[in-house]
Amino acid sequence: MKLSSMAAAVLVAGTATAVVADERDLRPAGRPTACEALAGRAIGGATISAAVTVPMGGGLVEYCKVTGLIAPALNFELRLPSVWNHKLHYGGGGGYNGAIPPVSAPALNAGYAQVSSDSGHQGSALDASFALNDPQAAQLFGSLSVPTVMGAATEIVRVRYGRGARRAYFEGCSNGGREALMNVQRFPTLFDGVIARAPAYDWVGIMGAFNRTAKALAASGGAINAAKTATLATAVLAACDGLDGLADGVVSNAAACHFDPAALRCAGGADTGDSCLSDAQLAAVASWTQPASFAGGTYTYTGWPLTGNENVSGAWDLWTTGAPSLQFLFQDTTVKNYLARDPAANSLTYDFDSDTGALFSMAALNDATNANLQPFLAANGKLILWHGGNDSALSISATTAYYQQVVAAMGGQANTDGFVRYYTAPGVNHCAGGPGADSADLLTALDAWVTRGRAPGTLTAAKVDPATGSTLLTRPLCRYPQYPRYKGSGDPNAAASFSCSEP
Ligand SMILES: [Ca+2]
Repeated sequence: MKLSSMAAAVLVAGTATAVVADERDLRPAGRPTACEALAGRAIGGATISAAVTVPMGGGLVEYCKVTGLIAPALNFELRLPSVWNHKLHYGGGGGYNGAIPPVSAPALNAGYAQVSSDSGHQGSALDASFALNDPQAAQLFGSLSVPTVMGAATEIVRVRYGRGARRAYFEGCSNGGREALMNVQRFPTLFDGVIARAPAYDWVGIMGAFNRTAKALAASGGAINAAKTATLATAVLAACDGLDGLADGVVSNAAACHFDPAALRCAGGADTGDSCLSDAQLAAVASWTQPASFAGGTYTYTGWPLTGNENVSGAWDLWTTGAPSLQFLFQDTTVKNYLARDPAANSLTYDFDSDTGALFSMAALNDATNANLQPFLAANGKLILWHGGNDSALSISATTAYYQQVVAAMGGQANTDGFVRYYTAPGVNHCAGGPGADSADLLTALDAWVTRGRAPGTLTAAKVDPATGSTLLTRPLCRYPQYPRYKGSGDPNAAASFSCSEP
């Protein structure tokens, strides 16, 4: 039980949100320890190999960079700002991890002690070979690396500053979003607040869907080139872009878009050029959009919506139709190392349903699909879900399905709104990028919710030019199922010209 849950809950005037008194760690304060004096010490199950003060620069405030190892192979980095806000921020990883993610600049600069790990093994994020013969590494990747590192980070924070963190938050995208939901479900007292962006929470369904699409694209005549991808995207935009009140190249009212790709069928079904799709290519598109089911329906996947932005950089070219695509590579290493358990296995001929026991085992390790969040609610946890509408890696529909499962499991919207928010970002690629407004300060919104009981409503998202840092456009970031609808007048690049509307 986290210490804060022993503290009395109080009601904030004007809201129905219970706020726990803000101490996770009720031990009396001690003396701080100088940064460099941490090096070589063993704290909280970790050995600290280095601790150095990094001066302000490169867009970061001054901090103490702590490099640690939890034997045998769980490496982490804890960044301790010289001016601390008395809170801790854990940043999730991506893919099959294998490397320590870089520091979260917004969190560090806001004063958070900021930690992240390699999840217990070293290698490429596209390589699952760590799981083949190392059950401990597989357990750490699946669910245990975060609570293990938190045990050490909590103690190192206390030694460095002389007192424990008042709050702890987790934030992650993709596999980091899966880690986020894993914490909510399996370790509900570990964090006061959690941000799960584009979560890869249904690992078995995801890998099965990747496998199915990879096979459809590899089938004779099934490949879809860039010109055909553009043909499809252009047709979707023509049908659906204006349904949100503005032809801005983004289908924001996705729920109203019912484009049928059969309208693009080549005459006779054979490939007659880039302005149409053959039957084999339409089958690949259907593999993309249709639900998938494995192990007799035990594991499912929603499929992806057609967005009209399939052809933007970082969408289908990267994840789907590229050679090799990231979807191909992820399902390939998964088949080899978790399912067939044979490094020489051919994923394109492997029957994903051939070994139900292997699916069960992988789900037990990696799936974070439990929709009953009562323990997290009981611990006063707050959860923000977020997903980009043009995510070609992980379908926004899957996160919507999970959110709806949570609402049902909690007994309805009224029982869910007090601790879960779900935001959707039209036109945004996997985690970031795409034509939509991909940047939003979810951490500040979460902190206000946890510490002041101020539940987040409509937020603001921006699209920033990475080269210049200037803001290209802003949009309201709407709570599902609402979408940003153009009011009919005003600057089409300004959030004020849009309102969150029901589909
Ligand atoms: Ca539009």
